[in-house]
Amino acid sequence: MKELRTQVAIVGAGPAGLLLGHMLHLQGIESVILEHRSREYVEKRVRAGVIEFGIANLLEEVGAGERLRREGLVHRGIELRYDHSAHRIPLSELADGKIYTVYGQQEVVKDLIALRVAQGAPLHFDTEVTAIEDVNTTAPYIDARCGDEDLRVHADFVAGCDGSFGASHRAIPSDVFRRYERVYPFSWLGILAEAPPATEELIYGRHENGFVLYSMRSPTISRLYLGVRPDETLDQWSDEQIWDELAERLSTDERPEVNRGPILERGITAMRSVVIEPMRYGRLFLAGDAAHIVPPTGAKGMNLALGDVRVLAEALDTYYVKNDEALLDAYSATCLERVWRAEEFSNYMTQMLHPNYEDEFENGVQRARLRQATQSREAATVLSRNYVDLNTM
Ligand code: RFL
Ligand code: PHB
Repeated sequence: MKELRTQVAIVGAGPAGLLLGHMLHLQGIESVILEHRSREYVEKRVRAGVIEFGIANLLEEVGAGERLRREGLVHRGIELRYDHSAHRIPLSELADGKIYTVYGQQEVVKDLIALRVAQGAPLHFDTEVTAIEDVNTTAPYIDARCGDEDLRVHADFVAGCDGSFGASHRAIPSDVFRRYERVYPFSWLGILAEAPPATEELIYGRHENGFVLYSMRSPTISRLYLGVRPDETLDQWSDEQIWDELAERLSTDERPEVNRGPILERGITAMRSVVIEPMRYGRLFLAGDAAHIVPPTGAKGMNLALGDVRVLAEALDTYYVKNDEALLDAYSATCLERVWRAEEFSNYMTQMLHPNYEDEFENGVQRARLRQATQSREAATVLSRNYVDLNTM
């Protein structure tokens, strides 16, 4: 067995693990990142696209925002569509001039991997962490497997950044561990298409057939989503049926509908809200999807993950520089306050925009919420602030 020793062992090279490794490097703290998948796989995984104001600033401050600033699309509003009419929410106007950026998660991941590789800092792909041990002592270690080789990494701390299917939370004993969950009765069918977006701003729509979202990645690439029933599968949808349904759900009396083009990627994602408490046990710290999941309607998943890392990197820095554990002790409570706010907002957006196929009372409430969000300046202001900058406010 090969053995390594580092200060912080990081499980997972998603946005959370990679940003943590990078911030620790800037602070002169050593880390080893272990990632189950290949580099090619994580760089190609299409997921989130909306980056909050403060999170984009954070990436820039740590030297990981250069391409984001150059290629990211700056947005100042969103459109809400319901009952066949369109309503713009002027987010920036209502949120102190703050903007948000549309830039694919896999681009953030590529940028952070390139920095790590250029630094020559340890990043092991194709390496699955199989056990995290002794987190309740000052000498935790993790076991991993890379091909035929076993690897053991000894560390001062372990950061569980292994996402919603990860296993690091299992190192928290059952009498301490709590998991709060809500499963929604719908999924998202998402496509990436080679087609210029027919809209400048993101459009979130509630149509009687279901939810719809029009987003983009560049002036030539569109990203769109349809709310579907949880038991639906991709093979039930032809490309043409997807485009027809998108056009129908986006149609209003006066606006263009969609620009069609070749579909480059398609996938179905179930919708869940999950919070794990506490986010710290002994020397194990959970960050990102390993600790919480939000339904994507509020565009919070990746932002929340990077928000956790900001808190954790500072807490580890304070520990190593001043030998002060106060921020590490506060980590879980500090993060959970923001996590529950993001859960609330994601749940609000989700419940407002996904019609319920059975419950007409719920549908009446949803329409009232949409009217309030688009007609009351106070309600639109709360929505705008949460959408544009929830994680660093
Ligand atoms: P990630 O990105 O899931 O990264 C975790 C990494 O850990 C690795 N891993 C392991 N490595 C070693 N050993 C093990 N035992 C391991 N187990 C797992 C995984 O291979 C992976 O590389 O978590 P992170 O860094 O916390 O980042 C969070 C974001 O990825 C996530 O919040 C968002 O992408 C959520 N999300 C979306 N958010 C949005 O705002 N908009 C979206 O459109 C959107 N689409 C999505 C999504 C999440 C999805 N899944 C499956 C979780 C679509 C999907 C399919
Ligand atoms: C995306 O562009 O993938 C996207 C945008 C907004 C969301 C979710 C996903 O709420």
